Amino acid sequence: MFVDPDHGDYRLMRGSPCIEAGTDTGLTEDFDGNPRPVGDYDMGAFEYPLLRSDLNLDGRVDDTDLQILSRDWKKISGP
Ligand SMILES: [Ca+2]
Ligand SMILES: [Ca+2]
Repeated sequence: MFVDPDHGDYRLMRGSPCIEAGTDTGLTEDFDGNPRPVGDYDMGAFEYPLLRSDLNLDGRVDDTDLQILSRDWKKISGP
């Protein structure tokens, strides 16, 4: 489940079984220079990108992220 393997794009598609199925190789960046791991390591050269709604950065958008959003809803940061 790659984005466009016919044209050499082996980035992972959403739902790829390679996401969160890799092993820790000690690398902190993927082939594009993006940070890895995001959640757990992904198989292959590319880490599946950060989900903007993954507020606790565990690689999943779930109830925990919704609780974080709800807790902070309409708060204002700064002095
Ligand atoms: Ca991952
Ligand atoms: Ca999350």
